[in-house]
Amino acid sequence: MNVSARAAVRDRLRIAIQKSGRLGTPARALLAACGFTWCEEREQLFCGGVDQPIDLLLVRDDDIPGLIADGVCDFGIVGRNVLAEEAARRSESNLADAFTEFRALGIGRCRLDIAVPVEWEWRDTSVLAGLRIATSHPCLVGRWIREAAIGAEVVALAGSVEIAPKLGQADVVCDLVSTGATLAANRLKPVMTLLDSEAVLAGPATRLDGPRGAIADVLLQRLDSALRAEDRRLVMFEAERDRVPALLDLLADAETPTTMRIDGSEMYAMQAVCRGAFTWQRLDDLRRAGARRLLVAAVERMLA
Ligand code: PRT
Ligand code: ZN
Repeated sequence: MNVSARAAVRDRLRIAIQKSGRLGTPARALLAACGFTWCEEREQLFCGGVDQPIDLLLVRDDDIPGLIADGVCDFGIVGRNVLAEEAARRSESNLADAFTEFRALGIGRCRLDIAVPVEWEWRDTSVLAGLRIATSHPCLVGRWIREAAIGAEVVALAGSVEIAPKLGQADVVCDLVSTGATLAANRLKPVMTLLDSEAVLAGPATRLDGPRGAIADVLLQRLDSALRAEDRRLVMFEAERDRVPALLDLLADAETPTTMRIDGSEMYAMQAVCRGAFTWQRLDDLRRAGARRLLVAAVERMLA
């Protein structure tokens, strides 16, 4: 039985995540926030779902796009940069699109940046003509060089990209940057961004049908709920009637603020779901505007 035939008869969903590395822990936390649980044992690469038909594959991130393309797993949590690199590689080899980005997950944020020695004067990409660019994303960078007619050469490296100019392997680099500390430590400076990346839920290019399609719908629904709840706070307080308009002004960014008269009282109960951290400054502003008995709570789940 070939790979796609095997995938076709599977009735449980498989999600691949990084076994270790930067995205392993946040990916597990996100799936746990969706209410999914697995029996995970040390050195085990396949973990059966406990009370839902969703199993987990623990792999290297670079393998995730290929596992989806081959139908070995249905979804994967992987950096957009890894997905884009594999998509560029497939297009170079005239292979059809085999996976797609379903959701951006807001974790593992970084940029794929061109970086040059700090003492260089950067004007524009013409500076790169005839130079060697060291990168762990050779297909992506190669395609950019061709499309933008940069006239540079790609030096493909698996790791330690930032040290390449010092070692004489390349003139400049194109690497992932989050804080910029590694570039600075190697006397390099970022000059332009090729890709803004973060971890994404990647899945098949064509819709799953049958039982796995239905499980995939549940996964996406719960993921949306978890992502929506993640940076939301529920703010509740009481106020006198004449204070309500000013308080609503202070909650202009909130989702569906609600105001209700408290039975047998002249006071009104107000509540709103706000995005991001709810700072002490914001609480003080509400108090000064007449909010009393303030309560801020983390939101665990949100269903539309
Ligand atoms: O073992 P496996 O193959 O699974 O993992 P890996 O070593 O290939 O990848 P890993 O775990 O390092 O990264 C996984 C994903 O995290 C990447 O594909 C990115 O999508 C994302 N990510 C986010 C990063 C960074 N930030 C990051 N800063 N991946 C790598 N880096 C490296 C970068 O290459 C450079 O060496 O960190 C260094 C720069 O960091 P700063 O903070 O000094 O700028
Ligand atoms: Zn990797």
